[in-house]
Amino acid sequence: MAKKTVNVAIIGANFMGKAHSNAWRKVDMFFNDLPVKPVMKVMCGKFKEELEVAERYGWQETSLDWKEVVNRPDIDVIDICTPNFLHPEIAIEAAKAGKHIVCEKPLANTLKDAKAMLRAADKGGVKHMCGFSYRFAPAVQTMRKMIQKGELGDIFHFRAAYQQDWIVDPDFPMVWRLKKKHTGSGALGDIGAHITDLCHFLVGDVCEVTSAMETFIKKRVVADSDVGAWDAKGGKGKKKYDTVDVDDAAIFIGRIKDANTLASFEATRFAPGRRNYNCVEIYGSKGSLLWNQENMNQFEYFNRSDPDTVQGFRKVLACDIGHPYVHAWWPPGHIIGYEHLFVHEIYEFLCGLKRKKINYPTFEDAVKCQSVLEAVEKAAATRRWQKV
Ligand code: SOE
Repeated sequence: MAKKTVNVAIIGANFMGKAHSNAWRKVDMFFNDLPVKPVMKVMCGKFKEELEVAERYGWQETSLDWKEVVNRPDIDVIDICTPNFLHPEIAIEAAKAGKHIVCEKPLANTLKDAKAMLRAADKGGVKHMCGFSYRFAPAVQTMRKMIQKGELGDIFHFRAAYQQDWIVDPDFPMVWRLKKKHTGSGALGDIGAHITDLCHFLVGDVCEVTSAMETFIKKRVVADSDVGAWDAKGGKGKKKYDTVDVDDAAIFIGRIKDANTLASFEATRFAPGRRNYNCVEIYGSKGSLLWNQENMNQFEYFNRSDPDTVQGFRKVLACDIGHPYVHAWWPPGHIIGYEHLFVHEIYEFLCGLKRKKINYPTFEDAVKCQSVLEAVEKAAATRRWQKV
């Protein structure tokens, strides 16, 4: 019997538009137990030029009018891959139109907007997922199972550092991720959101924080083309400058609800040599776990009850039998990459359309994350601990 289909429209054609397009295209090919099959109907963009990729990415149509597409009766799912400031308007319109929603992180620029998105999605009775993709690394999923089974015992420390270096060059021009009105916050909301969510996913809820934030380069030349994080061009020889009004780096420490765990977080775009170094370390009474996205198929495990003569961090290749999602791809040891995490999250989202139990971060999880981000900004401004 032919599988039911869901018609998808994506809004946004740049980095996340590409990552999500790949996921919608590959999910049915690699996962043979999908309850519904996605149909890639429409890619929406801001300019005709950026939609030239749509056909190559697998989309049937293109549109410059996201609002018209969101209200089309033949569309079932809206996937929001735009700059952050557009997330609320699109998600609230989609919820009103009864469309299920996937939205990139961070959910919004402010906690107030994030809460409004959650309220609208719940009122619309639609499913909603926020794209905290690193949860879907097989290694991270296995680490969570180990922690939940008590294999690390009581958790003393959660330590995460998400370091990049794409704007260290003072000639890198002004892009939307460096303007508060477009992005909300800088490194904090972009990559700090990921490590905050990983803490929530792996260890527990951050309940109070203190922090320091810094903007190292305060003025940047206006860009010729702003395609977001990595590919903005121009600036050379231009004389027009604009002010960076968000953080280049945020460091914060926190306490975890109902636990004696200390959590430390570093989110920076000024760590030369760290391209996308998202690393997590968890230390407990029975052992420790280490993971780093730049070597994402592997995690390291230290078990205190190993015999003294063989104690040490063992390297586990999490693309072997028994680790989540790897069965869909290749035989043991044939590793996967960054883009597979998006296929995993889209797989879980599609499964969640038909199953009661959902296995992905919702807007509720995203609001929890946004509450921490807001408390971090307040703590940095007041130089005082803030409750989440
Ligand atoms: C830029 O920092 C960015 O594209 C993030 O926005 C993504 O969430 C991350 O996966 C890669 O880096």
